[in-house]
Amino acid sequence: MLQPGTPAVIASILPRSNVLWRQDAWRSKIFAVNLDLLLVVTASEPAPNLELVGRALIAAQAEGIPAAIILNKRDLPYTPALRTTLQPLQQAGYTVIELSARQAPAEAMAMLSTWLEGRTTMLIGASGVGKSTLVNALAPGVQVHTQAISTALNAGRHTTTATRLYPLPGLGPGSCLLDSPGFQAFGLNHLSVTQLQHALPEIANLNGMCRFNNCTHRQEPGCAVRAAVEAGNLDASRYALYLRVLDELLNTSSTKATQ
Ligand SMILES: Nc1nc2c(ncn2[C@@H]2O[C@H](COP(=O)(O)OP(=O)(O)OP(=O)(O)O)[C@@H](O)[C@H]2O)c(=O)[nH]1
Ligand SMILES: [Mg+2]
Ligand SMILES: [Zn+2]
Repeated sequence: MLQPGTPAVIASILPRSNVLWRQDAWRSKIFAVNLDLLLVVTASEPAPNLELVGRALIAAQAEGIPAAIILNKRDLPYTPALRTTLQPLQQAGYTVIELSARQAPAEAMAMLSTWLEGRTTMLIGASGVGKSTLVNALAPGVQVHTQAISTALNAGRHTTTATRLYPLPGLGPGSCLLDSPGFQAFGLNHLSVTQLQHALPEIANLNGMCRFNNCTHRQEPGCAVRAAVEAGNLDASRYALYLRVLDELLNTSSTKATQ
């Protein structure tokens, strides 16, 4: 145990297997390192932010971190609409786990235990979707502060202010859960264009099928990705997300090049 006043010494630096981070034009932020699983939490209340969900999944895929989606607050009436909105992500290969952390915590534990066993898992998502409520359902004896969303703003209140790790001893050694503060924006400026193209599984599947090797899947003739969108085989909203992030990356690199 370190005594007060004793200088701390870094004895060794363990290797990082992955880093989950985001970067916008002004700053970059590391969410966590060495994750085995990312659970992106969403709910029909506050109004769901699918942009954040899609971007978080891209960040995880780019680092090789397995990810799944939690549709929390299943007890609320708009859940079927959100389920439909999440279908393109399911088609892309992501599992959507529907649960109710507040109304049915034991069932939430039963549904998630095989996902969590022996893993370091992080919960991320917008403020108010119920991440901390889920920690309370999964981690024994823990009482993380939670707070009702603001009905006037239809938004969470940013109750959790720092990322914290909670052991899950009931699920075997090495099982732990990280709760994190809700976020509003998720910049992906740290990615290269190639990384982005590999970070949406349904676009990565078409890799090598375009006429040009360096196709950016925008205007190029013979683009397999655009053809798939036009044929209805690739979801237009996912393609639109790809184009938005691509634009950000290209604008960032041209700004960098002219500086
Ligand atoms: N109806 C319903 N409400 C829920 C459920 N899970 C959480 N809530 C409520 O949603 C509100 C926000 O929950 P929190 O757990 O504080 O949300 P959070 O994602 O941790 O929010 P931040 O810490 O601000 O990022 C609280 O009033 C919870 O009781 C659920 O399954 N159903
Ligand atoms: Mg919280
Ligand atoms: Zn293409």
